[in-house]
Amino acid sequence: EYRYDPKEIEPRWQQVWADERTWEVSNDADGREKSYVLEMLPYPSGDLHVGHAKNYMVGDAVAHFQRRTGRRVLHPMGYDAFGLPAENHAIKTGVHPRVSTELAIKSFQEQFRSWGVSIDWSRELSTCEPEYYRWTQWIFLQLFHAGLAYRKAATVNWDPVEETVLANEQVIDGRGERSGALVEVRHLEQWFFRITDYADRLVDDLETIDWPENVKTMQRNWIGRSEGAEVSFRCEELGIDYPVFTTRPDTLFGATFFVMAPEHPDVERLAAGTGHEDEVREYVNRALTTDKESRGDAERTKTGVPLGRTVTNPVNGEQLPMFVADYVLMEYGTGAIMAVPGHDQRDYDFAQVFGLPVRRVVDGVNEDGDAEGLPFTGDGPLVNSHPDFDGLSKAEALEAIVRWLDREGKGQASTNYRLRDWLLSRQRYWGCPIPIVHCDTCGVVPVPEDQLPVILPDVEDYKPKGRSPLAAATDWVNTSCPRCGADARRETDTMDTFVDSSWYFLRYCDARNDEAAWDPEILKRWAPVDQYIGGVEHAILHLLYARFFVKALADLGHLDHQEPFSRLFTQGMVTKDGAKMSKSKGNVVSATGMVDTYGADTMRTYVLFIGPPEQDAEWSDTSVEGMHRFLSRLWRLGAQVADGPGRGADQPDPEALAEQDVELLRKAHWAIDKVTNDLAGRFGFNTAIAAVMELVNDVSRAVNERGDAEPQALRFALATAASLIFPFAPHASTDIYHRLTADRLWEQPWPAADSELLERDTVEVVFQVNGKVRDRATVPADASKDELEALAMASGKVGVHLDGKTVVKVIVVPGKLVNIAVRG
Ligand code: ANZ
Ligand code: ZN
Repeated sequence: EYRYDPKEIEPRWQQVWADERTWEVSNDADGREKSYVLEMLPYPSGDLHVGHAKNYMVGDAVAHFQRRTGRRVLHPMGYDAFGLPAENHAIKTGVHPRVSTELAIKSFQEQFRSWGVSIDWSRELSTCEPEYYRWTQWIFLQLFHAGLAYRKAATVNWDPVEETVLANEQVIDGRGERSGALVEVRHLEQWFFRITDYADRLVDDLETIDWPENVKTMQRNWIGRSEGAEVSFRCEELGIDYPVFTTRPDTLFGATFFVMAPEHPDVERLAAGTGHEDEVREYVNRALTTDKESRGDAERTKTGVPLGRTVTNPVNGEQLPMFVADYVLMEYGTGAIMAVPGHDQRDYDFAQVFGLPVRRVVDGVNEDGDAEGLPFTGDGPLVNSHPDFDGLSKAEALEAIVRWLDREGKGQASTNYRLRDWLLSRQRYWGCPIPIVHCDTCGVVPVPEDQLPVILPDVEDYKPKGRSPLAAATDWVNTSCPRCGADARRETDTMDTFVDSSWYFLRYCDARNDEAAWDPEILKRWAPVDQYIGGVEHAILHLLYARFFVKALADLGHLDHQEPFSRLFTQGMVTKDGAKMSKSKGNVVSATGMVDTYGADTMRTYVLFIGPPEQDAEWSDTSVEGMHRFLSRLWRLGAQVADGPGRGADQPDPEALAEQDVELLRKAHWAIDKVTNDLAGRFGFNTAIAAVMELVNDVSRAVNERGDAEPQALRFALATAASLIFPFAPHASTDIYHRLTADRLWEQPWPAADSELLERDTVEVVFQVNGKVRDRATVPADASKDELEALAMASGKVGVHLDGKTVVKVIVVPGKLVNIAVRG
């Protein structure tokens, strides 16, 4: 009796892989094509569920297929080890984040090992280790020297009770989400990366990479490039020009008022002496604590107050009343707009509230609009503007008016981006220290490279108190200025963890280099990542920041590729009971639990079998059992046939085989062809696994229903099944292959389909005797009449009805039936 025992099989092979360091790869070229396969850097925390595991199952299947099809594969692993969860845990329990992080990493290592994931552990890294963050700091300094890292005051939401800065999302109706305290606006010095310098390239180069279209669209929308013009409106009373950004300079003649953002620095000055100053001040204060999200909400009733001033419309000299209103944001364009209520919904709504004129300058009707069909936001010929422009189409008018503005010195074409510079400083403890010293004489001084890393010191209290907890580490904070030697203070903010994960994929290429972040020559042998795998939740920030880092580092001469990830795959979620797995819903399937019950191979194969991997798929406990039965059957057949007659797993000569044995060979080659096509450049894991199941079914039938199957054909078919299922179930397949051949499956080249033996299309035909169905057979669709007749005659079930009878006639309908008429 053969019993499939993953608990014995899996650790045994894992030990071989660990002892022999099977998945380690050297940086030296060896003639093979390189393939860099990478799953997104995990944040180490507790137990992974099967949904998390999917990411690594996808990556491992790709890595194995690439290796066995002849590539030199880099498949490393590391940990995104800085970050808030460990710090919040420390605030609650007093356990140092380093201690809890190390524990979580140990648990991750154990889990990856128990899944048999083929990782090059010699390159393992953790972003919280000085050996790593030394180079994060080095990169910061490169960007700093290039003017791509800078410090400036930024308005932040300050919660006076929690004594901390809140993200916009944490401010509800002007109050702190948790404290309920009225949030104050504070200006704090913050560190930024100048990612906006790269906005155009970040948009344009999306064309050069093989990423899912939806991810590219999200990046484009996030960067939000918008083409238009900057037009100057003059306030004659103050003698100041106020530029606006507009995407519709063709509607300039339809401007009837002018609006400034509450944060606009000139608001107070404009209102001064107009009698409106009090209501303006009150309005501005209220607006500052309203969250940006709801300010931008199109549904919200428009609010605002008049400034008591006017500006001149440069195209017709009209005086437009000025307002301050919170639907205009300071962060976009110039923080001021010309309002065209006839052709912009928000301006229209505002005009309705304040009884301002609405003027049509583009012909066309908005079906949902007012009696005039306004606001009309569509395309149409210009009207009511100027004889030079009336009648022009939108595109023509845009061009003509911008040309006119340019000539008159009142405006010019301009491109705007929604993208803001990346605010990277955090007033938190558990992050990479920013390698900067503040000196009263020299100002902001970078720490010299030979003094890196700036080590993160230990502190007693992790709670942020309006400043980083690091500020309390006075021994560390107090230092001397690297430039003049005077007493100075270290920067106490730490870096956003997205900085750590924006370059780790470069470090893997030369992970043990302690003289540089990487050797550019070595980097060249691996970069860029050929296949990146991760969740679509990282479609914007991580993937955008990493692209920015690579472009900036390329410009600074540290590497010479432009895009970090040539190809991206975003896997779908594993759901249970119709919902995303989460502790709060109690529907989590623990990966460790799965490995304990069924073994890693069952979990891995099942996770990739439940549907196309890019889609969400529902976990089913019953189907997992089905997968386990399939692997059991494959392993038992393998063990049984290996112990039976025959040797190795070479394919027998089909010429010397009976038709049914040839059919088995054909099935094996069909499976090779199918699985290869499903895996080469695609992610057809589920259909690939299904093909192997079909092959194993046929083998099983041949073993159990026929006593005379040719042993060598069985051996070949089973070795093929093992070989093809290996990227998913590496342990069981390796074990079977080893029993059959004494060879190591991972060292074997991927099998090649023999086109001569590729299974022909088959059909089922029935065999009748005197019109009664006595047997059925699956035959090649193009089987000849003679072949079919011979098959029918050879059938035992037909034979018993022919005994002692005389065959009078045989009718063959190819592809359908054989009817044998008998007498006697
Ligand atoms: C006049 C106009 C007429 C506009 C019209 C639109 C339609 P996108 O496409 O997103 O770039 N705008 C400019 N700066 C703004 C700010 N700081 N806060 C709020 N709105 C602002 O949007 C550009 C348009 O948004 C600009 O073009 C401007 O309104 C408004 F029929 O100018 B438009
Ligand atoms: Zn100094």
